[in-house]
Amino acid sequence: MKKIEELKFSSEIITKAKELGATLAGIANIEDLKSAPSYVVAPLMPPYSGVGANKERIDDRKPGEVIWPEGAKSVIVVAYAHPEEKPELDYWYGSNDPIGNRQLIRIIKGLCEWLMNSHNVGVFHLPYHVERGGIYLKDAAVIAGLGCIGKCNLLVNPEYGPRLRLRGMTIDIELPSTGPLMYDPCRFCDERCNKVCPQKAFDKKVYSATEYGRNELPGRDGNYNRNLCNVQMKIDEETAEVQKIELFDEPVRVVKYCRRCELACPVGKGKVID
Ligand code: B12
Ligand code: SF4
Ligand code: SF4
Repeated sequence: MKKIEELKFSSEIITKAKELGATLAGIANIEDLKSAPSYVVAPLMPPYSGVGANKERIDDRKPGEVIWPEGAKSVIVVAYAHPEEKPELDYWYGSNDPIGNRQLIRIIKGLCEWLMNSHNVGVFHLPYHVERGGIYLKDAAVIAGLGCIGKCNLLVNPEYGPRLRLRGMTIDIELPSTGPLMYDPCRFCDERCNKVCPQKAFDKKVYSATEYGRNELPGRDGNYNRNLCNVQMKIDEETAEVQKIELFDEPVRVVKYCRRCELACPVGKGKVID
């Protein structure tokens, strides 16, 4: 594809994703992603088996390792806004995916069908779990220009802050990355995201640049401790209540995972979303 056609096609993809309901969308070239921090650092970290890790691996990939689908050249990343006033988008109902995640799955499925049927593009819908063939979505979103990694260790977008959820798919067409952005709100902030954590997950440096060979570490400086964060996730599961919800015939256990760091961030706070 000629450069001009690549640019036109990228715009068409982003427009289509938004028509399907995405809040934001962008493209990350896989060659750019292979050297992105999580892809390099995660396989060197002690293995993690807490909440958000899937016990069933699809093959013999090493802990933290990403193996790209055959023929994949670029990733399409979509984001769906999760504003503070719609907390139910993030709730787990029993083993059912949160409503926000279901929206993301629907959008990616729509994009896959459109790209296959109208453009004859080879697609792969990436699962959520890295152990099941997924990828590190925050790094992909940064390379795609959707925002930066804030000191909250989340993707922070200038308009929506960190209150976004992500999903991705690959295509077998080489497209240029649509980012990154030159944006860093944390330079001017009092780090309230770190201070609000009930488990003090940001209080100590646990990873260092000398040990991992990179300056971009969890929490940016290596001070986000996923094991402490996971302690809170376990508490949230244990304290989940069984409730009667309109969506389901029978009462279900509603898990409301902690979002204090995310909700404390002033960026995008109060943005009204229809
Ligand atoms: C496993 C997992 C968890 C685990 C472990 C978290 C961890 N970070 O290790 C637990 C259960 C603890 C967890 C907690 C949460 N999670 Co979580 N989690 C995931 C999952 C499945 C994989 C993440 C992972 O393993 N990353 C690898 C580790 C090693 O990387 P890391 O800690 O993020 O650190 C890297 C980055 O900071 C990056 N980095 C630092 N600086 C820079 C600079 C640049 C330029 C770049 C490119 C990168 C970069 O480099 C670091 C590595 O060196 C992703 C989905 C996915 N497939 O990506 C969701 C995901 C990251 N989680 C998400 C969310 C929202 C949460 C929670 C708020 C809980 C909730 N209510 O959903 C908390 C927030 C914790 C926090 N402050 O980071 C969202 C983030 C959305 C966003 N706006 O960023 C994701 C993308 C899922 C989704 N549905 O969209 N999570
Ligand atoms: S609260 Fe402040 S330091 Fe934390 S992510 Fe948001 S802007 Fe950055
Ligand atoms: S999600 Fe909760 S426990 Fe985890 S880092 Fe953020 S504030 Fe701390």
